[in-house]
Amino acid sequence: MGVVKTIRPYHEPAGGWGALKAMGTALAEQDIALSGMATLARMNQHGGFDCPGCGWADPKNPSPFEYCENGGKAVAWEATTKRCTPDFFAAHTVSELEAFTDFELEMQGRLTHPMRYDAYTDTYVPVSWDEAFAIVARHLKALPDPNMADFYTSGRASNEAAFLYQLFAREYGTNNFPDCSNMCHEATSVGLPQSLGVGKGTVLLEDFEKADCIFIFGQNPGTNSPRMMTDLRNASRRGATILSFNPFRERALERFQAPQNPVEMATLTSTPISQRLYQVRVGGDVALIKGMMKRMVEADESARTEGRGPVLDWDFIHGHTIGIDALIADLKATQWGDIERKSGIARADIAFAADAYMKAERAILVFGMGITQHRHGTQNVQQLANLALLRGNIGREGAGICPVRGHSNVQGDRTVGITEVPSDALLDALEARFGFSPPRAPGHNVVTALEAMVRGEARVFIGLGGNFAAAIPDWEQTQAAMRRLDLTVHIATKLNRSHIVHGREALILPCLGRTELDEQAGGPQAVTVEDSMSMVHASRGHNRPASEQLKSEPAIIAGMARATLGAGSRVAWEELIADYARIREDIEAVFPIFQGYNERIKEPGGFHLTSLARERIWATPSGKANLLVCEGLCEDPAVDDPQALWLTTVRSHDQYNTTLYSLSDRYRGVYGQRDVLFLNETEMNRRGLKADDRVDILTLSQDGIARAVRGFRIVPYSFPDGSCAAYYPETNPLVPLYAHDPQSFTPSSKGVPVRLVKTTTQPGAQ
Ligand SMILES: Nc1nc2c(c(=O)[nH]1)N[C@H]1C(S)=C(S)[C@@H](COP(=O)(O)OP(=O)(O)OC[C@H]3O[C@@H](n4cnc5c(=O)[nH]c(N)nc54)[C@H](O)[C@@H]3O)O[C@H]1N2
Ligand SMILES: Nc1nc2c(c(=O)[nH]1)N[C@H]1C(S)=C(S)[C@@H](COP(=O)(O)OP(=O)(O)OC[C@H]3O[C@@H](n4cnc5c(=O)[nH]c(N)nc54)[C@H](O)[C@@H]3O)O[C@H]1N2
Ligand SMILES: [Mo]
Repeated sequence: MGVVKTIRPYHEPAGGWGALKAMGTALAEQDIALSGMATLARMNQHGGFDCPGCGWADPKNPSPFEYCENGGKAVAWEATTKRCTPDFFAAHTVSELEAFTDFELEMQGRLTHPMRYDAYTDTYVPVSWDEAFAIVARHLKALPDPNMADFYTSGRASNEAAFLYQLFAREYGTNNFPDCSNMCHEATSVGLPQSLGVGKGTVLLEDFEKADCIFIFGQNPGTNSPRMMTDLRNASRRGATILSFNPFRERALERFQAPQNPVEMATLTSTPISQRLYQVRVGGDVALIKGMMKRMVEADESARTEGRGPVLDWDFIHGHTIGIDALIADLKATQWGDIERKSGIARADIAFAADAYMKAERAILVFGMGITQHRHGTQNVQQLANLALLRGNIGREGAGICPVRGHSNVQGDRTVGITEVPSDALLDALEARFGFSPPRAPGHNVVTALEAMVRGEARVFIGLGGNFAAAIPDWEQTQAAMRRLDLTVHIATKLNRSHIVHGREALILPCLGRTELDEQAGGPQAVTVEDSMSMVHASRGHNRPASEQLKSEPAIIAGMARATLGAGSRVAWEELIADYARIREDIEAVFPIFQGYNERIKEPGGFHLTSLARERIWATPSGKANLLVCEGLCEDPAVDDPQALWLTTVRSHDQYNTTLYSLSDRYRGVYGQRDVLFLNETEMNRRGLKADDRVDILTLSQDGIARAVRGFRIVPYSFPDGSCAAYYPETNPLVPLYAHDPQSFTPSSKGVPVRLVKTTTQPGAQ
């Protein structure tokens, strides 16, 4: 980590030689330069493994280089030759490990043995798999109520693992499935069904080839779904209009040099991506989208009085939607002055965007975390759905709405039953297939699980992947609550903070990664995943497992289930593990959309799970798509403090969620440090701050609890007034647990009201 701490603006396009160099460095750091290249050659290829990075779709005919800089880093991270062995644990007490940074914890390499926390020595000690499963069973069986246990899933788990996991927890007796999705696209999963009848996107990759307009809201493809850059680049070169709405001028949204394109690489040229970037204020999207719709309604009215064709798609609106009158009334009642103030964008600029959208025959609306992670996340999503519906941009070639999912199988996990609010249809189907009565009461999501832990009601936490303790908001109280649990269990590939913030008893259960060969009694196994565009395909690892002790995720779940449920279980766990095709038969029996599952995954590229909205079938109570009104402009609960700023917490270019690949963020020009706060010069001057000053960031809390992070360096940056940004997860202590979307319970990690105070104590090691 010997990178010098500097701030050095980046003037190159995104991608290009910098991306190739960064990937080479990532492989070298994990000591796998050559074997790493061989592994990468199998990524996203038929018969190979699915990239463990993002959930962007694979093309039907993948090029031999179907990977990106950050996918390369994700693979290098997993395929590393470094090992975190029992010797390492013997040499460090858990109290000592507390002092390790998150980066240092993961840099120890792949976990090799199942480990149990030993309170007497304050270390993790090796444990046999059978003993580990027995510990899980002892705790779960001792709980007076199964709802005192929480079963967390992170979105890398395969369909097979996720299905077995929900089966285990439901046969045990709970619907407590907090899921990384609860902190991510939950606003999409809750908001879109009310609008469109489905909680997923409606576009396929080929629609990007036909769209003449693509709007990108609150999503950073150059970093978080870089393979999308190929589709955006092609669209731009075809002449499609691309506009971005983001407080940052993210470099990849401006210009991109395709590492796979020999001409651009040799001539150092690049392709412009967005025609315009709108630097919307943090939390200003409802105002912005309403502004665009208001402009469209005004344009429609004048076009019609002047005898020109309509701007809105009235045939579609009358035939397929309800709610237009109320929506228009709301837009008319919304004042331009308020729209400009809240969005930070001038009326004329909003009009330019709306006009581009109105002119387009086929438009795609893309969105990410800048839209969902707000107290008004559901409303953000629904206003985007309105924008699409007003022009009939759903269920047509080249048009649609495109939530870009995060983890590579977060969408699939939901599809196969990881949900705390299961439908009767799902529970009835489980009952019919397996013959046990699943619990009917809704379970915990992330926020309600944490609340139950804080109250002391939840006692056992099991994590299928992820890094729950670091990903969650409000660390001071939530991590303290996790430490009071009776048992924490983590199925993981690398050591992370969640293993250190542990319960009274704790287990670390090491598992195979995507790149590794999964050999079971019935031979080598493949798993399946679903991407952001609802394509389901197989993933098969070829690398030798990082240690002989590793088990696959499905095998670990089955081991816990057999120990807990005993001979009375209605599930033939062992048979399912011998051959995962048997698991897929069960999935198919429970979810009829998977009909022909085992056959269809043999098709190159897999198969598509149809989205009804794509066919213009609206699975809503009215049978129509709903134009939904959002009252007002989502002014967040009154913040009286004139010094208030809205903080958004974002990812750097060199991290995968809580995993840091380095402390740098190349495109934003930050090197060797992450304790920085991006702020514009007007806001700096208002506070008498200069570049490199250190500040404490304090949440303007509503519950009287102090929340602060200290010693952050001011980085002057082009950013909207009233807004500022810093990195996730370092700023998670600032996000209050109560500050979540009331509908979807998504924590408001992209909209935290804060105040800055000059740091008085020396930052020391910072
Ligand atoms: N390399 C890499 N790939 C990843 C991940 C990773 O960490 N690293 N994470 C994966 C996961 S789980 C997910 S969910 C996705 C996340 O991918 P993204 O959705 O791109 O997530 P973020 O980078 O957190 O934020 C997205 C953008 O929202 C902008 N933004 C912030 N606040 C606002 C706002 O109020 N309004 C608007 N319009 N924009 C705003 C930010 O500036 C940022 O550019 O990526 C996935 N892929
Ligand atoms: N403030 C703030 N908070 C946020 C966000 C934000 O933007 N701002 N983003 C939110 C979002 S979108 C998400 S998705 C969550 C992410 O929350 P999580 O999904 O819980 O976190 P990750 O950092 O992706 O988890 C990393 C860990 O997963 C384990 N792992 C990696 N690969 C595998 C595997 O193949 N199998 C298993 N079993 N384990 C594996 C490794 O041990 C690694 O340490 O964080 C959320 N929290
Ligand atoms: Mo996510």
